[in-house]
Amino acid sequence: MALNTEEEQTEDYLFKIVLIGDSAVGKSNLLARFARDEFYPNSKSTIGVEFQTQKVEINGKEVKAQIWDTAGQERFRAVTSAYYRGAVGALLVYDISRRQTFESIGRWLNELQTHSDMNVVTILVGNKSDLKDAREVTTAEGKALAEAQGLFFIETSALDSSNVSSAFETVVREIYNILSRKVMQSQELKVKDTECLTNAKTVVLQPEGNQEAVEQSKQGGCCSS
Ligand SMILES: Nc1nc2c(ncn2[C@@H]2O[C@H](COP(=O)(O)OP(=O)(O)O)[C@@H](O)[C@H]2O)c(=O)[nH]1
Ligand SMILES: [Mg+2]
Repeated sequence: MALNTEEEQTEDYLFKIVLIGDSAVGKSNLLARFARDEFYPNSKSTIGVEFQTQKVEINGKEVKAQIWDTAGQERFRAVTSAYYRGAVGALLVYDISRRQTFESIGRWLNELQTHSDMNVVTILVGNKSDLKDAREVTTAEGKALAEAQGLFFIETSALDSSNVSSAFETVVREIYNILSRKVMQSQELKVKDTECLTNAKTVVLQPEGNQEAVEQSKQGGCCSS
């Protein structure tokens, strides 16, 4: 038992998370703020790193988020499938001060669904919430779109740091929860399998003339569920 607990603690999770959204919405700065607590007022694609690994603590466990940033290729609509491959999480970013970037969200969602090989935990991120006077997309509009598409939603500012960690952590926590549930389900299945074996023995012990009842108990049992 003690060995098990130790194993659990040293278990390593690495989640690939991609940043997507139109050019200049602040993807690179969200990552710079989250991973290094830095901000670049006049950033161009030059600060783009391929990915950055960041530790996140979930329920006292350390999880590693491998966060991928584009090198500006979204400007040419040329984000390749390699970028999406293996991703389990996504931050879909728009700029609350440029409606056009909000209108692109549908296209990005399509792209994500086309290129990713599984259900990706996605959060819609309205960035640049500090630009209050220049706002072109209301919070309610962002929320409504997220609800309609089944996404998480948050507004952030890479400039003043608000909600940046929350945005990444929400995604990591949800992936972790899904994974935990899957692990628990597979453990339950193992328990069920054992019960099935026990039941099978009971079935063999049924009197011969009662074959129908035997079949029913097989079908109603855990093996078929
Ligand atoms: N006011 C404000 N500007 C931001 C914010 N995030 C990024 N920017 C600026 O927006 C521009 C584009 O940011 P960048 O991170 O390169 O966008 P990317 O093309 O999506 O990676 C840069 O000039 C940033 O300084 C923010 O939260 N607030
Ligand atoms: Mg960038």
